[in-house]
Amino acid sequence: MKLSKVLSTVVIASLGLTSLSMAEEIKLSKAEMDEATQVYFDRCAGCHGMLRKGALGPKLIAEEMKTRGTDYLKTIIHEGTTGGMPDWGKSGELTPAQTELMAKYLQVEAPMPPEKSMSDMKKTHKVLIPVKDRPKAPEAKNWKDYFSVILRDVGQIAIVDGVTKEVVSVVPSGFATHITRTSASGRYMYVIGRDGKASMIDLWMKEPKNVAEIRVCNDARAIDTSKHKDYLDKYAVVGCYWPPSIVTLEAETLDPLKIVSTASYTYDTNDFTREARVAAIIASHDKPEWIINVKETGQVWLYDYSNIKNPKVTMVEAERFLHDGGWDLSKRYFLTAANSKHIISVIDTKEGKLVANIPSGGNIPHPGRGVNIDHPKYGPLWGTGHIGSADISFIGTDPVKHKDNAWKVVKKIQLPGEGGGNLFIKGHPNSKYIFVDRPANPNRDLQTQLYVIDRDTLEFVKTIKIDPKYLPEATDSKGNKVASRGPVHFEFNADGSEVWTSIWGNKLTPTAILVYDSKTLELKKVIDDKRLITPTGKFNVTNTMTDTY
Ligand code: DHE
Repeated sequence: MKLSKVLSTVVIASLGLTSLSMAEEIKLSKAEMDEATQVYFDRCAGCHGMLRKGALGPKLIAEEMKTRGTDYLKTIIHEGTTGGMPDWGKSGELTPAQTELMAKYLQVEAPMPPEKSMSDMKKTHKVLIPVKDRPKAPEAKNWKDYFSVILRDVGQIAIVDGVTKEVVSVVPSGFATHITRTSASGRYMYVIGRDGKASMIDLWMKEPKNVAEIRVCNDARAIDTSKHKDYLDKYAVVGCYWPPSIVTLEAETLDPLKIVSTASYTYDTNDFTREARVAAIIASHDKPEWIINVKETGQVWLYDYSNIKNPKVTMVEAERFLHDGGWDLSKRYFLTAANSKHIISVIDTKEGKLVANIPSGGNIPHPGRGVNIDHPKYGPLWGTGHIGSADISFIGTDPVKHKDNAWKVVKKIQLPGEGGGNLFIKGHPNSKYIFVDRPANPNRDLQTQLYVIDRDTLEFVKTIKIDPKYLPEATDSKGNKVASRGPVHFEFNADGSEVWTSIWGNKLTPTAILVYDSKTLELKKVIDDKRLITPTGKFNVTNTMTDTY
């Protein structure tokens, strides 16, 4: 479709001139509906919502989509947008036929996804290795410097020794695994798949394996554990996108204990939201409490798990739509992105209240867990990048000794080149540098570089180009060339002397983990094991236990 036609369609649609009677009559067969529903779940639901009511991405209501028409929607799905929508067609992730199918699917009503209850969960629960048969002491020397690496598209986790850089084991996980988090002791690595399958790996084993698994929901992104000293390694918690809920589990066996629905009312307009999804979860170290983002209602729930069957929940009104976030340096304040409003909400977990809603200084903040700095001039700072703009913002987080800087952007810098596309930023107390990726920028050069910021001057100091030999191209079954995306996500080793990033490839070819010296910024090691297919997130045991970022 020509650009002029797309533009005229946009203009007509925005003027409200396209009547439904002019729209195509879309009919999909059962097989087409099934395929499209699966593709939508895999690629679209995370940003646009299962019910298509919008969140990180705009709402995609069928009536409105009909006014846009198939050609227009096809172009957007194929090309992506500079606002962060991936180029699903152009990148080869969707075939031309699937691109067309999805353009049509958006014009028919969204099917209601299935519910799930405790009895469904229990059918999927397996204790693979009983507690009594697990090691009594760690069998490997370096286990506290192990990294769990998500192999996203093959549904596996690689455990990599942070000292030897050897892949110690590769274990199965849920579909398109999203994140991993450790138990408070670090012994267990908890894994959550996008399909709601939770599993746990025992890192004390010579060859770490899954010891328990359960599918708690149909769609999930978050998992964490009890980190208060009286509840060490006692509970795990999963945050579900669908059915929107919080599921608590026994930490040693993943036995399900309790389901709490988050379907509720938006904090500001009090509109009912069936799809009130659980986004980030973070564990308090000081209280028996999880801090839980309920995306669509704009509430942060402070979930007291000391009485696991009768939890107490404090609902803090924050902003919409809540996504990811992390601790400040003192681990008292939780800073989290309300991305559609370009706001960072700050929650004081000691007082159980909102401290501030701070304009993030850019378009669509996406901190991951953010970065913490003890700055010589500004005092403690927490930083975030943005998906929709090149801004990196640093916010003061000490209201006592650095009152004038607290809860505002005290410094903002810009990454070189146009547009955002940053997903993750990471630091370590022992590293002079902060690292920033940009895999969602549509410009290939910008997408395939790393960006380095000096922790003291807070200035951007260096771009590290990834050697094209680490960005392999593959050929799919139809003979199309499929490029690797750029580097994504960072994690430091336990002492902060190295920073690791993964090359986000595709299913057809392995891609490497690149290890940089965090002082000299030299490429120190390439971990290029052939089992590393689509490595994305990496989580070092010590840094994840202690929430160091
Ligand atoms: Fe993530 C964190 C949700 C896309 C890799 N991602 C998170 C968190 C949420 C979330 C709620 C915070 C978890 C926590 O801290 O408890 N992510 C979503 C989405 O809804 C979204 C936008 C679309 C989707 O359908 O999933 C999405 N995320 C992605 C990706 O495309 C990434 C790059 C690769 C992938 O897995 O699909 C990706 N997300 C990650 C990673 C983290 C994460 C690696 C953990 C960062 C950290 O350092 O803690």
